[in-house]
Amino acid sequence: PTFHAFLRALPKCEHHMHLEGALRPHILFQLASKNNITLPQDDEAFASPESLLSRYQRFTSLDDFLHYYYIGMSVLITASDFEDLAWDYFLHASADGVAHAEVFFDPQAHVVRAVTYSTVVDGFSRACKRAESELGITTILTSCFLRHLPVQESLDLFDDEEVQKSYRDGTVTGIGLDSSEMDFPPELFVELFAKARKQGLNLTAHAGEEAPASYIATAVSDLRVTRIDHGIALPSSPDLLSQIAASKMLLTVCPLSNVVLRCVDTIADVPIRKLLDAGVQFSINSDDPAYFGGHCLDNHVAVHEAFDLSVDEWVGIVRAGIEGSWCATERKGELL
Ligand code: ES4
Ligand code: ZN
Repeated sequence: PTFHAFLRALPKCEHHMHLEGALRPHILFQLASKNNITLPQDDEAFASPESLLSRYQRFTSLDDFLHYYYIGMSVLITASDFEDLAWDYFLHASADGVAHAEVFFDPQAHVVRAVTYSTVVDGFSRACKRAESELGITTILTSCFLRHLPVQESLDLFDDEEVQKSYRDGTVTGIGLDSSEMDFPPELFVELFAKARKQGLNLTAHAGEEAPASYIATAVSDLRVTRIDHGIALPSSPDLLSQIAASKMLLTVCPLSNVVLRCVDTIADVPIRKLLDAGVQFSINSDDPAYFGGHCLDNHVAVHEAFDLSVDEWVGIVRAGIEGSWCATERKGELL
């Protein structure tokens, strides 16, 4: 119990949280009703919020989860829907003792169903401003591109005037790469990341979640990311492990996600000890809290229960998260 309070009080930075992944089943059903969205009738999981939640406990893979994730977000229509969703997350983050939140969203998943990019970003950025003023949480918005879609669609969206405006005015300050990993290696997106890099955007990519360490290698070498999301395959490649450790690059590890999506059997199989021993910098994150059964603090508690880390080890992990954040140097100073 005292360790729980200790973990809550640490000035945690969350770097890997998909805002659409914060959509809880009962809100999903309320929004479907409000917005006249018909949920799939041939899938009994959508009979009720309770049956949907219980289906989330039986995911078989990343793609099995993503099927529900993309249907779920189809109920989000208005800027207020996006704002309310993000605000619900920020309240949880605040209760968990999250001091700084770098959050992802998936613009392509909304634009394809005729919800404009500006609608999404207006809603999310309103919630970010509220989190800063009412909760004292600093925030950063990162637009993720969907690797299962044709590369040209990412390039076209990136060049879109509304999108470019959000980068120019600093509402969105980075890009990421997510969705189905296997057979969609990072190097497919080299042109997108080169353009983003030229514009001074922060770069990250999901890599080594379900796919092997070679995906981490090419995210670094070809996309020139400064961060790796998940990266749990890293210890399978000792050379890459020491290279990433030496680079001080941050891995954003999501333990509950890895178990629920069956990337590992148990939390004890997430390579926390191997990363610590190798000197790799990493943070602990919730990924899609409404789908994986826990928020940021729950993930910290689960790691503590499996690894029994020392106070010094926890302080080191949280410090790595602060140092690896994309916030202003001044804000890092406040958190350290
Ligand atoms: C995701 Cl866990 C995970 N992996 C890849 N893409 C994603 N999008 C949302 N959650
Ligand atoms: Zn993720």
